Amino acid sequence: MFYLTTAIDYTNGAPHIGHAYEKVLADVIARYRRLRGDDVYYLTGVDQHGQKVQQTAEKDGVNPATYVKRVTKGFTHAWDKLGLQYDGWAETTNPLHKECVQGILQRLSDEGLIYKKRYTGFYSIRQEQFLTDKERDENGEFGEEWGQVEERDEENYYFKLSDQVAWLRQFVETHEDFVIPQFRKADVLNAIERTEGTDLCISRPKERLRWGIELPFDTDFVTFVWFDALINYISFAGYNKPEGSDLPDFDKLWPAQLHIIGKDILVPSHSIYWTCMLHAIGFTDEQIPSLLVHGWWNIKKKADDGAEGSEKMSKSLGNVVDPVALVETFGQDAVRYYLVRDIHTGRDSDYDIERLVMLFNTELANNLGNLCNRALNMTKRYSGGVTVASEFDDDSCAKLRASLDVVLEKYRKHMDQYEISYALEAVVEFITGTNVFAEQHKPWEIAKDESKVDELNAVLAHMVEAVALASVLLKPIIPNACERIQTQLKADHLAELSLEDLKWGILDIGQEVAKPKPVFPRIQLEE
Ligand code: ME8
Repeated sequence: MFYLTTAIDYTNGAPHIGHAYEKVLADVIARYRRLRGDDVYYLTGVDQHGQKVQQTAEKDGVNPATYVKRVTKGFTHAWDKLGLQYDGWAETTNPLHKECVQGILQRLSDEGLIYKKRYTGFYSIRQEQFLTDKERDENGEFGEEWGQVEERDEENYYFKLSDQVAWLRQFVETHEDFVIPQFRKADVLNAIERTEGTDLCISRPKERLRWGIELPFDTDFVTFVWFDALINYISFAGYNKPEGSDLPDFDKLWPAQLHIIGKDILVPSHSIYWTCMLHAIGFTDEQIPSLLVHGWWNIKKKADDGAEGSEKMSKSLGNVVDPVALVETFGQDAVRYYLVRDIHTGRDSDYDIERLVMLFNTELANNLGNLCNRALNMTKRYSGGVTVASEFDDDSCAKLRASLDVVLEKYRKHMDQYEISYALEAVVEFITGTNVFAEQHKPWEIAKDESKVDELNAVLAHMVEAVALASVLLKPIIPNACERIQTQLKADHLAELSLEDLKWGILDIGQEVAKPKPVFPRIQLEE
């Protein structure tokens, strides 16, 4: 069982390609794990509570419930356009989720892990959290990342995070795979230092915020949005589900293998709050999921002095790119391919439409599209639309077949480590190698020479086989295009293969193919 989740997005605006990237990355991993033969459960969804959402709804002149319903539709529409195949959908206004959150709060309170106290200090609306002096920069100010900061004096409920910190430090230090990639671990250990001695404020007074889940033991308060949102990973997996609900069977799913999140929500929310919450609820070290932390899509920016730089794409900065418009302009395959090809998992990348077009045209249209087109066209033209048995073999054929083993090894290694861009590099090399092989043999010329019919048949069969193999390897990334290729290959059985089945010869000799239609029509940037 491979259970994976993404962050759930705030419903205070439409999704942008930063959100889309995370969901596509998770979809690619989910589809890859299915290809490996795993039983996969992919959960994603939306974070519908909190002050940011309440404020945006007010500005829009509607109540928060109406507002989140509308915005949520925008998310599911975008995810359909991107071809996401998720198994579970989390909406934090769902009554089953609310019941689960309240059950956990009640239990922690009964166990003495929640207490009430008065606090006077500063609060960041953007991050929805109280700030301490540790958050001040070298000038004693709260930096830009906190957005608007307000002074507050109020009573609230606190979760005894400080009780968990010693365990957390030890857990992080001893669990190599807890944070992927490894270089992020230092951020977590630093954040643990900063957290020491502080507890987590888990409530907001209703006089200030009404849009949230009521505390079960004090209805003058709602639950802090992060405490509510993080629980989605277990509530929608069936944790403490009421009898008769159609949520999944929790014991079958948990622990999740991966929580996929952006680097801005590694600390403190996921690595500290969530991990400590799980521990306090009673999960053991072995039942704590790993965090796969991705980087940001940034937007290039010229400073006033002309210096080139970049800034995060974000709703609050108003510099976002709409994934739906992108799919409508360039197609699902181009967008999915770009989002996982042009960023190395864990690192940042600058969004650049010219790179999207360039990668599509060179790696898909000119490379795979061209190979598919000529392999099928020539098979149609020179051998009646079927591959034909041949005695011909030489070094170049043997080399092409052997290159598959190298590609498979690299592909598997990188995909297992969630390094999609490197896995794609290996597949692209294989396709390029097959095109070079075709150029060497020039089937369009040897077809004129009857004495070379054996060579022609061997070359065409190798080319068709390489197209079939590439279509299986690329399917997690560009499922639509690969389905179209497999339809043209008239090889339905390819959809049933698992990674283990991949070896040279997934098509039988005698495979009939259809007349090709371009799978990747070149994009003209002017359009
Ligand atoms: O943080 N590039 O929601 P959110 C890449 N509701 N990823 C980006 C990005 C960018 N430019 N901008 C945002 C929240 N993301 C909470 C999560 S989980 C229990 C609650 C990623 O809508 C971001 O890193 O601000 C996060 O993983 C996700 O989009 C949702 O961000």
